[in-house]
Amino acid sequence: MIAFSEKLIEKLSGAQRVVFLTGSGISAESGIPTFRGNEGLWKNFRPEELANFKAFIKNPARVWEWYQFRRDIILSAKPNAGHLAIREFEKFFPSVTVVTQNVDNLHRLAGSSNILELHGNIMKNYCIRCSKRYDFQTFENSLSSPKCECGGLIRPDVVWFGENLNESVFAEAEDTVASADIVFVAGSSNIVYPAALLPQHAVNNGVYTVEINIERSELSGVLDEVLLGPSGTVIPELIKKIAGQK
Ligand code: BJW
Ligand code: ZN
Repeated sequence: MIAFSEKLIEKLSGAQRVVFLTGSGISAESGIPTFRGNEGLWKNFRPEELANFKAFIKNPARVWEWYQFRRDIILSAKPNAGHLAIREFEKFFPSVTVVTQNVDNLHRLAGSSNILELHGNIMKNYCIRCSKRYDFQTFENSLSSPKCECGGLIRPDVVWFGENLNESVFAEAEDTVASADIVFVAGSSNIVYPAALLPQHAVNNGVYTVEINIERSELSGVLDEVLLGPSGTVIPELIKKIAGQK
């Protein structure tokens, strides 16, 4: 049993609006590797090497192959206890929003109602020439990088380094965070911007911030509390505690 602080329990008991900011660590217990650190399957190269437009244009097949490999892993993954416990928060609080950097759909599969995807969705694709959008099934079995009917290259609908996040999604995330009563920051190294501005935005707006991570992150020092442990253990324990109080 984790001993939660009195301050956290007090904040939760009066809270109406709860926000979860999540990163790849929340899906680690579903078998999806994180991007960085010793546990990351991608540790042989930096994500910057593949998750950028220049790398794609230089070698579309290599980048496409990486995404197909990851899609296979994601398609066989299921939401874990952490995703499911976040969904459970909706039973106890009137407003719960998940703002995720993940592209893996697992919050949706877990049943969360309000999800903002900051970095897109790996199951969608679009043409870099005519912008036509394609669902995942169209190129499901393409081992090499496919082309659109216009001849343009097809890319995953995700946000690469050097690309802007969807402006309205990010603006909504900022507003949601600023008006929250409590913000949990779970499973992110908090080194990738502008997503890493959101926990800071919460702090600047006087919102109570709690990190959930197996180790301290780049922003631990500016947040109100750090709960060290796997999200698949910590968040279900929090729900148990809340259920016992309400
Ligand atoms: C557990 C756990 C368990 C493990 N339980 N926890 C300002 C300052 C400096 C740089 C910049 C800046 N502004 C912009 C930049 C440049 C750049 C950037 O941030 N670079 C940094 C690396 C320094 N940002 C961008 O380029 C962004 N665009 C932008 O700013 O546009 C404006 C612009 C335009 C033109 C030119 C320049 C700027 C876009 C960023 C897009 C990031 N895209 C990726 C790929 C998405 C698609 C895909 O999936 O392939 O997003 S990169 C990758 O990193 C992915 C992730 O969403 C993101 C964050 O990673 P995350 O989730 O935090 O994972 P990890 O692995 O880093 O951490 C895992 C954590 O989990 C760890 O802490 C573990 O301890 C923990 N953990 N198991 C709980 N069981
Ligand atoms: Zn096209």
